[in-house]
Amino acid sequence: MAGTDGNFIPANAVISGGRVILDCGHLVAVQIRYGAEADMGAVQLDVNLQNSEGLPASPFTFPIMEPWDAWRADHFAPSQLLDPAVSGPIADPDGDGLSNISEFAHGLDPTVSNSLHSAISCAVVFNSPDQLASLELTYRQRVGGTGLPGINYVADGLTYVVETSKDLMTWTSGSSVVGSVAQRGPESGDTEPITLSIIAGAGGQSAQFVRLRLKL
Ligand SMILES: [Ca+2]
Repeated sequence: MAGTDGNFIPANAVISGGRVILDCGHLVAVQIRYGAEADMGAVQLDVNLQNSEGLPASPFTFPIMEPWDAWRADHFAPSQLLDPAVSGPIADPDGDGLSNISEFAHGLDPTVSNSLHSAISCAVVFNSPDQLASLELTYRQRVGGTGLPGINYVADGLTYVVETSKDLMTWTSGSSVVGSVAQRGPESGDTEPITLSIIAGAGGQSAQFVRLRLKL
């Protein structure tokens, strides 16, 4: 069994009532693996699981906890995990204005107060003092995902969508909103910084608002 650090350690298994019950002490398991001696270092495994027909089980690995739940288990005590006001997606137990889902999205610690700018920031870039070049949005996203950054990027079950509005009421997303990727990386831990060029609104509008929408 492996915890959120990804290191596998041996577990005791007992077959009871048609179920295989695993026990690994205090470890909050995120993945389980069977028959992978190569990853266990010097530990010799007794690989002998078979069905009633005597056919051996093939080696396997599979997650038993989604990334969001594994992250929660890594940051909150068991009693806190049962309280959505502390560990739920919109809770903000450290009172820094960033919900837990935002802390997860940007690779922050939900129990340590962070500044908003450590999660997301926006910059206005000028070609010259009177010529606006672009609006740039910078934030950290979880690595290993698929899709276009800011448009439909999905990592660890979380979708990052950049949206703009001129009146804070009607919001638009997609390739008409997000231009080029101005900068990406380097990776650090579970996240990487990314800077997106935001396409300025048409029609000579005087204001443009930008937000990052997170969907779990
Ligand atoms: Ca917070």
